Amino acid sequence: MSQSTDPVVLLEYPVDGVAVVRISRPEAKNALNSAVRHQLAEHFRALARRDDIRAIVLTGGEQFFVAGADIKEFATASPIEMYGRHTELLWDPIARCPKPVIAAVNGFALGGGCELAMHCDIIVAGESARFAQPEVKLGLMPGAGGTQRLVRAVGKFQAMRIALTGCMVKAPEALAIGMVSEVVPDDQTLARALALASEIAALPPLAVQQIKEVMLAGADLPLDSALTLERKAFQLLFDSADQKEGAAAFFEKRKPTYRGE
Ligand code: CO8
Repeated sequence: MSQSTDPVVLLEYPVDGVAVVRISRPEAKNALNSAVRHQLAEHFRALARRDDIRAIVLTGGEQFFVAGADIKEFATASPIEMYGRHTELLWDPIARCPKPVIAAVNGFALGGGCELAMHCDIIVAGESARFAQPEVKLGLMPGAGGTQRLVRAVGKFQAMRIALTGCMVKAPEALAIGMVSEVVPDDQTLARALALASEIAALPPLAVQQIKEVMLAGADLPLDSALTLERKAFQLLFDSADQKEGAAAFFEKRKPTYRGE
């Protein structure tokens, strides 16, 4: 199943139209060192360009997702060294991936790991999953969206509590406050994420991508502008063959065949 022998980020294609990006650096609890980040960015850049891939699952190990940024790599760094790393260029291919990305999270998703999960569009968490932004305990703060994506996901009062205390948020609580999409038994996390990815991969990709793009871009716009953006994207889809196919299949009472055109 694996297409790569790479030790830290593996690509698998278990179902038609779906790619699984798996972080595998167990000796450091999947901490995001520079090698992992570069490989993640490269895989997401490549998958974004592939017409045959319609949804992506991002996962870690069975016991842990990602224990954060690699503390060894920044413990003694200077501000200019941190600036020069331009890590935003490595997060961008994930944040801007046009295809839906589903995180399958078991165990710890801490610091940069929690932020990585929040880059995704849907988060399926195993019952054992634990989320936290513990940077404050290291004299730091979240640096890859943890203050911004978290507040947008769960609102001010939960986000402040989580980021200011660095507390662990267990899966059921994460579900209750809207930090994850679903909680499932640990041994079903990847299977459930794959089922969702496969369901989405069978849908017309242009519509799927427009929904994602408009939802993310619109969330940071004034409502009027966001609604205009939505309307324009909605109108644009009337130029797609898949829209005509969807309507025809409905009237002909048959299964539609979507080609992404
Ligand atoms: N970085 C580097 N190494 C790590 C990390 C990490 N984040 N987490 C674990 N490891 C290593 C340990 O050092 C240890 O290595 P060794 O065997 O050589 O001593 C190995 O993984 C196993 O770890 P533990 O023995 O600690 O395993 P436990 O099961 O006892 O505990 C924990 C697991 C709870 C995950 C624990 O390791 C832990 O608390 N890790 C640190 C969690 C943390 O603070 N994460 C936040 C990091 S800061 C961050 O993410 C900032 C993000 C900013 C965005 C990025 C911008 C650049």
